[in-house]
Amino acid sequence: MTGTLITVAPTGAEHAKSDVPNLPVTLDELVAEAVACEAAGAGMIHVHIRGADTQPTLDLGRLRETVAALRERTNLVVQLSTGGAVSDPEEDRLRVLDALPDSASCTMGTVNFGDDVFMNRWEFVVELHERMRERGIVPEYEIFDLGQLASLRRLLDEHGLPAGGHVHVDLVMGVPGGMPGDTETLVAALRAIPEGATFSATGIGRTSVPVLLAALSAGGHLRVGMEDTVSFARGQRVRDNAQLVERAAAFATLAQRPPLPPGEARSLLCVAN
Ligand code: KMH
Ligand code: ZN
Repeated sequence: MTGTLITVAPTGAEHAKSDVPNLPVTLDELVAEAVACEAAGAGMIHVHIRGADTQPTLDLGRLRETVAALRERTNLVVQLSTGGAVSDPEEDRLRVLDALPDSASCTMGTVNFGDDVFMNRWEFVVELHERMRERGIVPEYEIFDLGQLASLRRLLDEHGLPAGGHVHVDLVMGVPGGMPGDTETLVAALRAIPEGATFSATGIGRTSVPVLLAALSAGGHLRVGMEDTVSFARGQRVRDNAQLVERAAAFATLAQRPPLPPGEARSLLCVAN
């Protein structure tokens, strides 16, 4: 069995800097976290950026600068979020691809997202998939609910394989409105994943560790980070993203599937060098 790809999602679009002071929101903070996370065992970084006001932004210039800085200071596979924040318009989310990251997220359907709705119309998903292939960007298909795996199969049947020819899925579990973060649901998801695909999983909030253990035991890969949880244990806030990567790496090593360095992460995902 292969080693474990650990993806770090350090920032996200949901937490406010005022509530979570150690959330990396400036470019310097993001790069410093990325360097520490690579040293702790991460192979890929899932990036949301913030503006000077600390609010989420999809500003293309800032995204390009971020991709360049991460490439200069780390070897991590750089994945940009096309999910953005729930309020981001489709044109802005599509424009993210012009920053030419190694990889980008592609959410496979609309889902309730706490009190909001995370909109992903079918035509929009198809457009993301096609534009990524044109640009040689490897998608990570984000799955928030089980029916989105049926949509992924439809996408691949009707529109063909992505850039690189390999399908990688990330199960985002435990979002209020999406699938729960438990072993039973993870097993159900695995029954519906396209043949030959690899998968990672992340659990939001308190589902973080249960989902991590279930994914590891099922031969999957891991995503951790402050986008998904800002609490390390009951009553204990996360120190920084590297603390979450260190714990994931320790569990993966115990499971005899040690972290994959970025070069091997590229091979796994079929990202061009
Ligand atoms: N911020 C969420 C609304 C992604 O990055 O592709 C969507 C999200 C998914 O985080
Ligand atoms: Zn995200």
